[in-house]
Amino acid sequence: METLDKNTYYITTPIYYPSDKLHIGHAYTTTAADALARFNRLRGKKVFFLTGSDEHGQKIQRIADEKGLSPKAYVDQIVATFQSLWNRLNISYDDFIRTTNKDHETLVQRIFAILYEKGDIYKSSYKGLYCTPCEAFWLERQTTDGKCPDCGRPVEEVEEESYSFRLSNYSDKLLEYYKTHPGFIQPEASLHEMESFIKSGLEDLCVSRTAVSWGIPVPFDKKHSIYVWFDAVINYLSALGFLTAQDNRYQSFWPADLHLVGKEIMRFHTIIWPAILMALDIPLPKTVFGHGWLVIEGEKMSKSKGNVVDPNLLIDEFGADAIRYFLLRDITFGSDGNFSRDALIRRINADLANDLGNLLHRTSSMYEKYFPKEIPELAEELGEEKDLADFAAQIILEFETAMDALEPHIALEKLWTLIRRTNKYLDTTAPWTLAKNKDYSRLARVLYSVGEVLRIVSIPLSAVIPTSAAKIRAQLGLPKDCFWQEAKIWNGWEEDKRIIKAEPLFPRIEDEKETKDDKQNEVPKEEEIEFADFLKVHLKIATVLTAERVKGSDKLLRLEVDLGNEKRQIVAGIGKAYEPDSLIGKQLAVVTNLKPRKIMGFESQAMILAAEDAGNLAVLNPEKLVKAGSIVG
Ligand code: ME8
Repeated sequence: METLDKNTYYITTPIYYPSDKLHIGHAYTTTAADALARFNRLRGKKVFFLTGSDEHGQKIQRIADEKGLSPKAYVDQIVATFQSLWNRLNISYDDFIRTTNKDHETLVQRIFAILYEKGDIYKSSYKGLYCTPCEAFWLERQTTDGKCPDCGRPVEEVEEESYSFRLSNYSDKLLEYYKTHPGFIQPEASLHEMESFIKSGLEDLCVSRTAVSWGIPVPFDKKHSIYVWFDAVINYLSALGFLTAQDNRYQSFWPADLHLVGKEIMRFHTIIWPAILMALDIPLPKTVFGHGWLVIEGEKMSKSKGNVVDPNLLIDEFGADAIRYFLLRDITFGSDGNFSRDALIRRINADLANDLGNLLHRTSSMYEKYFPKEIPELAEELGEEKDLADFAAQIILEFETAMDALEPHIALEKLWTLIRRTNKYLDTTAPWTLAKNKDYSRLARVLYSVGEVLRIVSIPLSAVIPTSAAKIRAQLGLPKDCFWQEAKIWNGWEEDKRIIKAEPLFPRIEDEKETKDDKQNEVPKEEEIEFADFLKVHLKIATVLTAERVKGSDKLLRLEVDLGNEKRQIVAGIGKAYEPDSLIGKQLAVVTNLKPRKIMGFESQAMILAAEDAGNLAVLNPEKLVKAGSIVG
């Protein structure tokens, strides 16, 4: 049954096992779901974003036993860590469901009883294999060397009286449903995998255990507890008040728009769960998306390898927004991805500190410098602004399309082309020259246009890096809350507003490990040489941190530059060719081992390389961004 678009959006994450603290893999799914939830709220949709914890089953029972705690006491402790992580990561869930909630337990029992009455569940016995970490039943033929085909860990033999669900009856119906509902299973590769799983033969599913006491009792046969996966998938309905007097959430939000899960649990979400829904005769979720598996520096995460990444530590070090951005930008959604510290630092430095942070910082500095009091009337727009406006409009459309296609990595890639283009716009319109020529109304137009792009960009960013987007908006004098339509307007920022200067949005990260390596490779004391010894010159790339004129000289600029593992002051005679502001954030080739020289009272600790063409100076900078301190040679 199809439903009309009700302008609602129901998105879920898996409910995670509180068998241990969560790691970066869980944070990945939940961050993606959060960005989609926030994006749909921006578009005026009524969103219900659900996450939670899957608390029953053999795995939890065993761990609690090992710890000498009751399962409930154990999961209570761990679930508190889930909620604290989600708060730190700015996860805007609307409800957190725990499968030990009374309402959930009641619904699971009711559904079990309904399916028993209908004949979809029947009493039998089970003899086969079981993987406790995955809480999954397997047949002999599905395992290799007694190992679980999903996680590769050993399976156990199980022989119990049990209740079974007639899953085998649903093979054809499921295959037919997949065919008539393209997009139900995404990505495409997952669809093919599910089809061949069904075609290899579906057996009825064991849905109760007698050997496991930590579970919801079968209502009419209390020595059985309900199989944890049957219990777990029903969370998507119990959170909506399904089959209760307060089912208005169910009425508004079912069927779910998107169940977002990791690829390893697609089988439960696209075969077992839909078959249960078909047996209940209620509509199926619109899409189940199985994203890829995160590995750490190329290796599978595991406790025994000791490479489990704790998102809390990453948040402590880099902040929630940087982690959120990295996960959504760096990993192709739907494919497996690699989490590496180096890649994270590269993204923070290049995309967040350099492209976005610098655009905001440069422009706010220029507002402060050129218009400390009043902002003059803005000059008419020229072609450059019209082009920028068209480009921004195009990017906003592309961002929307990519998010709807569940491609956040592409959405962000597009958005950054706008940010980079705006940096270029600043370079080519050269506000410093406009200031020099006292063309203040044109200058005001240029700065305003950058502010306008930042206003637009802050709207999609509020879905991805909400804290930073709110900071950008505060600097622009805008409220934290925003709406998607506002991203489609040009010149929506008020003309008398300015960008207020603030702390850098994302400070550059100097990676300690790299710095240490660099130090080891460094000659302890640089050899000081005369100019004649030019061939011994040490050349490096420096990033300009600050630039100002030396008082009393129209030629000299005093720069502070970053050389990777140190900062230096440079006094350079490039003041006629460059306005100081135009150099901030730029990378320059410098000589680092000339004897320091005092120039007009300032020590110059390096020399900028510049080409001179009949008095016209041009500094040398690398053709693409490199790490500050990179050796030129
Ligand atoms: O399976 N890379 O819970 P779970 C990417 N309780 N995502 C990962 C990941 C990794 N390395 N590791 C975990 C369960 N995840 C059941 C779900 S739903 C009704 C019941 C994410 O704690 C990914 O979303 O084992 C995966 O599907 C989920 O965590 C598994 O979490």
